[in-house]
Amino acid sequence: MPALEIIGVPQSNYVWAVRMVCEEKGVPYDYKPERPHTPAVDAIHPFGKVPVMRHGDLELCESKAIATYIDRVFDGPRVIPEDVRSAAHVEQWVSLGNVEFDRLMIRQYVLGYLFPKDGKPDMAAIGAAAEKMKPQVEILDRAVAGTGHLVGDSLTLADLNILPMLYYVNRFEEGKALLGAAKNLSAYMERHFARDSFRKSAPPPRQ
Ligand SMILES: N[C@@H](CCC(=O)N[C@@H](CS)C(=O)NCC(=O)O)C(=O)O
Repeated sequence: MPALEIIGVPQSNYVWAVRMVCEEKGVPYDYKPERPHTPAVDAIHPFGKVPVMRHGDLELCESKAIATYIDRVFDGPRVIPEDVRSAAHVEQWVSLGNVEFDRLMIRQYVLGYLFPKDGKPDMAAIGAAAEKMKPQVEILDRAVAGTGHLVGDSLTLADLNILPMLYYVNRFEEGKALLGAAKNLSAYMERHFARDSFRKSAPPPRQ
């Protein structure tokens, strides 16, 4: 089998999720920490985003497609269950993650701190994003209350996709307060942040 290449900076929550899939399944991979919009990324992703993947003559972009391919092709525990209903629920939560949670939690809230447009964070915009996160946190808190997972009673791509997002939200004051008040979600984070897969693929500490 040819080497699997995962390409994209480690700080990306989506790169992190794909690397966790590899770690959970015990799939070896060559890691290339390329930034978005570099030639190696642009050659595969039409909008220059990370992660992208290469496996032999197959090139892929989009974390969900990459994770699904790795799950199907390589041995190791399935992160997308075989059972059709469970797989549909995983799909649902990945979609909610990418379309709802990532857009607010990462693009508006976290990046508002990390990449402020005018040199310093716009605290009004960050406060507004934090306010909008309240119902999202409640939704996730309820979703993990039963089994400590988003789907069924084992770890799936639904969890792997959302955990890096929660990690970043938890690094900033308003996010930490919101997540800390959500008891089920706090326990979920504590448990899964301790996973080997999470720690091995975590980005290096910020300078
Ligand atoms: N839907 C894509 C989203 C990927 C994405 O937004 N990646 C970010 C880093 S976390 C990126 O490359 N941003 C650069 C840009 O938007 O131009 C996926 O699931 O892979």
